[in-house]
This record gives sequence, C-alpha cells and structure tokens, in this order.
Amino acid sequence: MVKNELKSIKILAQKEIEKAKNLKELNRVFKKYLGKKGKLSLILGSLKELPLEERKKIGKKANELKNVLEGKFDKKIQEIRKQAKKGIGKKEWVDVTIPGKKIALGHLHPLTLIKREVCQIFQQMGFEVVEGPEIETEWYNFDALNIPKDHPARDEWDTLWLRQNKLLLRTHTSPVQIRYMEKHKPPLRIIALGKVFRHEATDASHEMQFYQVEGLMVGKEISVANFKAVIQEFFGKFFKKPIKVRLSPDYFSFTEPSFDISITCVVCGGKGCSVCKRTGWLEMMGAGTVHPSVFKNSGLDPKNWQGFAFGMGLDRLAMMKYKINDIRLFHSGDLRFLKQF
Ligand code: FA5
Repeated sequence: MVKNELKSIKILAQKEIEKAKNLKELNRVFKKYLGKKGKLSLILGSLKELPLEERKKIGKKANELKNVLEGKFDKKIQEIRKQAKKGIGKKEWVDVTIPGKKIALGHLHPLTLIKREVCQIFQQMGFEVVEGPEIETEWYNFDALNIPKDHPARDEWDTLWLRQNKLLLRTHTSPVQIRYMEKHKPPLRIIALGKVFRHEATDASHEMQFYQVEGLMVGKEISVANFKAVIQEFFGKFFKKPIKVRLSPDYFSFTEPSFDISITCVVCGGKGCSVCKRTGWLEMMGAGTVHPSVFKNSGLDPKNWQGFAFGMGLDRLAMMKYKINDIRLFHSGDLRFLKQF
C-alpha cells in the first residue's frame, strides 16, 4: 500500500513541480510533499512502525524518491530564476499614471501670420489675392514697367540674373500688375503677395530675400484720394488703432506721380523714438498712379483707365507689428525667436 502511495506521489509531485510558474507556487508544492507535514515526509516518519524487512525496502524507495524530488525542485528553481532574469513570464501591464509623451505642436511663422492678416484685410475691402512667378523675364520685371535697358532706374534694383534666356529672380512684385492686366479687363482690385530677391548687403532692415505686397486698383476715375483712403483703412485695421498716412514725392518709372508712403510711428505714436529715428514717421512703401506706358504694355488704353499701385515690404510690416528690431531674425531659424509667436 505504501508502495502504491510512493508511486502516486512520484507522478503527481513531478507534474506539479513542472507546472509551477514561479517560486511561490513551487514553494507550495514543496510544502505539500517535502514540508514537515508533507506527504513524503509523513511516510518517512512512519517507517519506524513497519516491520524491519519492509522498513528497509520502503525506506530505501522513499529516500530515493526524496532525492529525486529534491533534484527536480533544485532544477526548477534555477529555471524560474533564469526566466525571471530574461523577463519571461512577467505579466505585461500599463501604468496609466505615468505622464504621457507631449507631442510638440508646431505653429505658424510670424511672416505667415502677417501674410494671412494682410490678405484678410484687403479681401474685406474687395481685393482679390493673386500670384505671379518668382523667376521673371526682363520684360515683365523691367521693360513693361517702363524701365528700359539703359535707364538709371534699373540700378535701384540689384538684380540676381539667371544664366538662361535672360531670366532673373524678380526684384519686386510689380510685374504681377502687367501679367494680371494682360488677362483681365478693369475694373479690378488685386493684391499680389510673394517673395522678391535683391543682390544687396544685409543689415537690420535689409534682407536679400524678403516679401512684398503689391496692390493695384484700376477703374474709371480712380485717384490718389482713393489710394489714401484704402491704405489708411488698411493700416488702421492692421495696427488696430487710427494711423496717419503721409505721402511724400518719390520716383518710380511705373507710376506718375509717385509717392513714398510713411505712417505715424506705431512705437512712439509720432513723438519720435529710436525706431523712427526721432522723426515720428516710418517709411513703409512706394506707391503712385499707374503710368500710361504700363497700361499700354498690358494691352489697355490709358485714356480709358486710371488706377493706383503700391508695393510694401511685408517683413517690415511684421517688424512694426511685433516690434522686431532686426529683419534677419525671420530667416535665422533661431527657435528662441520663433517660439515667441
Ligand atoms: C518697389 O519695389 C516698388 N516696386 C514699389 C512700388 C509698387 C512703387 C507699385 C509704386 C507702385 P522699393 O524698392 O522701394 O519699391 O521697395 C518697396 C518696399 O519693399 C520698401 O518700402 C520696403 O518696405 C521693402 N524693401 C525694399 N528693399 C528691402 C530689403 N532689402 N529688405 C527688406 N525690405 C525691403
């Protein structure tokens, strides 16, 4: 009978040792069979009650089984420890209290913000937003704008020429005036916004790549008075306060008469400060009434149409709005600057 019991202990104990997933479970199996009150320990303890012959036989078998099981336990302990080191058998879990990874949100560049705002204000006044190419022909950038080849006015635009076919990087957005009027009959109101390029030394207020906003309004009896009203309304909305606009005589071959446009300094309100060089005025753009040759070169009869045009630096507009003292910061890629917007 005891013999049978030993047989069943052998089978069951080995199975349970094999099944144990961790040391806790293995310990439970150990206690069940080899602990003080374990099944095999009880048999070993009761040997003395058996007759001598049987005691010898059963004793031998029971001790052999004890050794086998102890060996199996040792082996299993090693196996469980090895697996724990590798992380096998560890239950996967998610700690929902750990703060998540913050995804850095991008934001718009200050010049993009200004571009959008400028478009919106002019659109509210009925202007259409149009585009033109950055690589231009000599005709559109100069000749059609009444700046013939050897005219000294060409020197004002430090041009970056491309090798092929006398192409160039546009020096201003004014060529869009011609391109648009070639294809559209007045009355018309447009702004063209984009990058322009000049081969010039950079400083705090000059870049070699910058943005311009070109404006053009053509119709019957469009005068300088219309221009002044439109531009005053624009600056008022843009700076969110009443702004005085000053027109001083200037020269552009594509407008006649031409003006240099200044506004009351937005920093000091016209009292005079370092930004406006103590004058109380800030120069913002060139403008004038469309020259008859420009109408002719666009296929329009100058006797039938009148209009005004203007061109302002978008970067300088942004500098005024955000009180930035160096234009070169816009393209510096300096995150300390860019993250402020
Ligand atoms: C022109 O480019 C004319 N096409 C403007 C115009 C359009 C006049 C239509 C009449 C009718 P000007 O070179 O002054 O003009 O440039 C216009 C504006 O661009 C300047 O007032 C200034 O705000 C900006 N600007 C000019 N050069 C630079 C530069 N290097 N860096 C940044 N902004 C500049």
